[in-house]
Amino acid sequence: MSVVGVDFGTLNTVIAVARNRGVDVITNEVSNRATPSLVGFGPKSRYLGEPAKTQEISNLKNTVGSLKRLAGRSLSDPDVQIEQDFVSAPLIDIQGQVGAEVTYLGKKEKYTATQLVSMFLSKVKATASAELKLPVSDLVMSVPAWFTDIQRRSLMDAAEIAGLKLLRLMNDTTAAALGYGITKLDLPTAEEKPRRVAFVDIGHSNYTCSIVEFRKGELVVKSTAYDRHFGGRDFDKALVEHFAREFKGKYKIDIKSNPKALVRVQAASEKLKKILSANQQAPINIESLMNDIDVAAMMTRDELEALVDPLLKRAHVPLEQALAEAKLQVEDIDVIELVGGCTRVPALKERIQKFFGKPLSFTLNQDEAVARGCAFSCAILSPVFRVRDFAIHDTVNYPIEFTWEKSPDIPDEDTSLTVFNKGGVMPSTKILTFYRKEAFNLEAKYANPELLPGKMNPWIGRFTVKGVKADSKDDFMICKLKARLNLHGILNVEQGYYVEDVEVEEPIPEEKDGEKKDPDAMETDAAPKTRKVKKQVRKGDLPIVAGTSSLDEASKAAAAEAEAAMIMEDKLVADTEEKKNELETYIYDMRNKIDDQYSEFASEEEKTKLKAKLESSEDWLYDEGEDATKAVYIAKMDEIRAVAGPIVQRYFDKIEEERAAAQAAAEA
Ligand code: ATP
Ligand code: K
Ligand code: MG
Repeated sequence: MSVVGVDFGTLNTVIAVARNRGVDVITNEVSNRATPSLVGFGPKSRYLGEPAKTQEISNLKNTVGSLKRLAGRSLSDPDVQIEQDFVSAPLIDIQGQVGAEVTYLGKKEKYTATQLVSMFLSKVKATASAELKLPVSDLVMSVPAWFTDIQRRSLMDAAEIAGLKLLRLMNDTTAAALGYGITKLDLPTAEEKPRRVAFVDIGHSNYTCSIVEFRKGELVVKSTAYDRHFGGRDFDKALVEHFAREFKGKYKIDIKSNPKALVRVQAASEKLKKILSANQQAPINIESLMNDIDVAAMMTRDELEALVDPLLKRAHVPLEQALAEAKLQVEDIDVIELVGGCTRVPALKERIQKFFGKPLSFTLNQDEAVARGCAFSCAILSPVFRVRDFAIHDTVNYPIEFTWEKSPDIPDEDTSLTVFNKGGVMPSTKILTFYRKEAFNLEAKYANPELLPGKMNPWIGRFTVKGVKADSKDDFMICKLKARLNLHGILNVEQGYYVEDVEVEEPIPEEKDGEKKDPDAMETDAAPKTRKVKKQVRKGDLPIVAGTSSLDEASKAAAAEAEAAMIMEDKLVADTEEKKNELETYIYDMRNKIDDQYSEFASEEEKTKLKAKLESSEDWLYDEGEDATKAVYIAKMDEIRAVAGPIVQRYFDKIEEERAAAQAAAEA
């Protein structure tokens, strides 16, 4: 069984696997350690990951990025409008969920964000499986800590559609923290003061800071604060805006009117930004950007910093907030660990260091720490892998409230309760008690909608508790409900049951002068003293019907079937391409060899015949054979082989003869 950790980034996805010797980041089909988080659609197949990136500029309308930021969102959300700026395919509404409209296999198709994520995860699965040479199912994947219930459920559904079993959705910074803690052998003991580490992750689109306390075998996330719109892409955007203005003045071209030009400037800006992290100034040059005009410009690091000044001015906010929520001072923080590509920006490092007044630490691999942490988590959760346990206590970011209808029999009953408070431990279970005589409903929602991203609906789920009835004396049933904020940060009412108050006699634990009485000492004059206590005894289960934002089983099964069909289609296209390439290579190879090493093994007549066959096959390949089926390419290859076969056979017979002769000579 596989043990896989995935950092599903806005820009890049990193995959780590646990093997006997530890955790390694794996490479994809073009040997990169990170795969572009992109899906594209073409006339014959999909492009997932690297090929989507390669095709991007020529296939903008059919390429979708920002996948994870779209999952579980709706088109009308102002946050999604921001996202459209970074996604080249048109975003649309599909029954309340955002999706994209693309042209695939020559037809207009609409896919929800959940489906688009599942397509990308299929690719992740294939990449991991190719490397491990094992079927892949179990994985742990990271999400931004600020993701809500509906976003998390969308990712869970996407994984299931892709045939993956998500053992845990783990917050990005918590994953980094696990990777940090599990490899440290010098953590304080339970009695000692904990080591306090601030993890700062600034990626392509968002910025997170978690304050984490470590002791041997355990981490506790004290607080997590974030800026949901702060990352490398905002730097790129500021540069693009700048060059759009500059090129308009200097070259009289409007790159905003030309999507291809815009994307090329974006790519060049990202590159420029990276160079400016290590250099004081750098050039940008793009040939034939539009209207046959080559553009060139220079930029200094100071100029870049001036362009992103509004961002830099708020760079301390998540740090300040994380500290305040952890009720700690900067002096209390022992180590500051930076992860995420954008923490390479000198102006950000400077500000973070100034805020904490301490040197920064880079013991984690900035690009791979989150994926590695996820793989460790998967190893801990996997039954087949033995790894030192490490307890992870994450934190609740959004308080969750339950509401219900007032019972007609209890006039002064409250009708709502905040069950999970901000700063509480996650995962955790809370037992709710209701006194009822009939079935009832409760709803869960986020208590403070203003904390949520964009304009998200605070609703989480509706739960109907069945099987409730009054007892023979027309008394209430005491109903107990297990509300759980689970390992994924998803809320469920997992279980319902009812109890009865019963009076039981139990011995009074006797103590004399704080000392326990010798249990073997005989009491001769009296029976052991007992007392009556009320206890609640579980009497039976109460079925619960849950309505949440998760996909229902039928829709999930249909999506999984569609995904499997698309995987087959992609595979067929890839196999066909491979057969075509084989045929092409074979033709060239034969043509070279027939006048060279095969020459003496063929008669002139055979040579003429083979050459004619090769020529007609090549003509066919570049004409009607340009777009044939796999079976036809195989058949063409067999036709040539029928002619070439005897010649090649004579050549190999000769080689074998020589080898046998040489061997016999050596043995003689
Ligand atoms: P997110 O965490 O926001 O979902 P992500 O995980 O895909 O996104 P990362 O891979 O952590 O993001 O970081 C990518 C960002 O870091 C990109 O914007 C990239 O340009 C930027 N980046 C990478 N190297 C450098 C560098 N040397 N200097 C400046 N920025 C860099
Ligand atoms: K990443
Ligand atoms: Mg990231």
